[in-house]
Amino acid sequence: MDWWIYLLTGLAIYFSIILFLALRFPEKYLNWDEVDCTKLSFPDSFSWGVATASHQIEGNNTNNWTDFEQRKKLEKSADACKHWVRWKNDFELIEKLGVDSYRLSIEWSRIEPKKGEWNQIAVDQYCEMVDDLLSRNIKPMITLHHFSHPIWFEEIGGFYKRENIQLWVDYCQRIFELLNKKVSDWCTVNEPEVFSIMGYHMKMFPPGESSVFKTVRVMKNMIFAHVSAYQTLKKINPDVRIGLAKNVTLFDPLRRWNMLHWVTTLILNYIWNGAIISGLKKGRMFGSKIDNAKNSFDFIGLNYYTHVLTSPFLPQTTEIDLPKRDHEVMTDFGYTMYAEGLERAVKLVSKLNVPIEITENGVADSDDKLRPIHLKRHIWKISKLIEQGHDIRSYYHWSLMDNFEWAEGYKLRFGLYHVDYKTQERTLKQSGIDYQKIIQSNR
Ligand code: GCO
Repeated sequence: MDWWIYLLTGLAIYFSIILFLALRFPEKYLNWDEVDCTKLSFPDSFSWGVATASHQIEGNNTNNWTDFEQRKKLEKSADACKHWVRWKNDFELIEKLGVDSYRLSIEWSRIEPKKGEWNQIAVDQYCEMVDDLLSRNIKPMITLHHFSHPIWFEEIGGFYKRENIQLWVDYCQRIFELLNKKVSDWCTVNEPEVFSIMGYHMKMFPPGESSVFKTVRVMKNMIFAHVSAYQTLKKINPDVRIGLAKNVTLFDPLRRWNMLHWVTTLILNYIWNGAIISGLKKGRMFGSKIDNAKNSFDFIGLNYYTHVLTSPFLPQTTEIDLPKRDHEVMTDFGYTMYAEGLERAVKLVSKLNVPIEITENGVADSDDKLRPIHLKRHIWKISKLIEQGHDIRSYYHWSLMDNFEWAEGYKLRFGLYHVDYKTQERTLKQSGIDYQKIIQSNR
């Protein structure tokens, strides 16, 4: 055969594969000028909420994060929003928004500052906080691990060592025994993939390591931890709902005709999303078995923010802007606003066949110009997805107020309330007013 026949055959195969991938994994965009985002329909039972996490708002913690902030000379979380002392005032702000529910996390390092030593004052305060929320008719959803844990736990290897996991389950059990009659929705771990990839591969979260082997191991251990907590807590009270929050970041090839970009996309998509979904659905992750992972969740929490245009040269840090399509709008975080992607994210977690709670969605936007649009588009998208038959039960906006955004510190503002960190004054933003109105007219 002539060389050109080989060449043509090769090209035909290459582009057939590309065409197959492009059709199988479309990257859709809507013409938002033609969409009426005010046309919404939500069932009466739909729950509107806001979300926070302990380390990001409480202030003056002593945990793996404060240690990391010091070691890596990052901006310090320090006082954060001083929520630990201003919580009553903050709960009033939540009530003013008119939400039905509030997702908060419990700071293990406050509850068990030294191994085996339980701090009753902190336990009592969390109990008081739950009672206060209930008295305001706000349903709490408690997250038991949202990236932070005691230093002593980190020092013995944290979630990297499987034998440590029982220590975390013991803490979960203690909290659960106190609150299971009052709190019906529980989230074991927040974003196992972010926790392991950022902490054990990208060096941006504690412990700040860079090892693919450790990343995979920690990710598996987080799912193992979730399953252990689920089984222990369900034995105490089978009537509560327990799930975990999965961050779904979508990956799309930067150049849709480039095979290398597709290969990177498919690999990243498996590591970030597919591995955990398959771990939960089939009980297998990265080739190994996770006992009892199937049926270990009553709902799946979805944290959705964006998609990433992927190539082998993807930045290994969140400090620089990611590539974007010309028509896309950049957020302060350096990734784009992509409400269309919520559909793919929901379809992905729908594979688990349990109700979906949108446990996080929001935008870093310091002047609150983008947030009102961001909010409307995402809420409209959720309404459409419910119309199409997806069992989405709630929406928790991230976040109630501006707070400490981990490695990025205070420069990124995600709140519906603006926080002046000098005076600790909170001011409702336009997006907060919009959210209030959306809730009022869709209840
Ligand atoms: C995460 C967390 C939140 C973040 C939020 C904004 O996704 O990292 O769950 O703690 O603050 O997602 O980035």
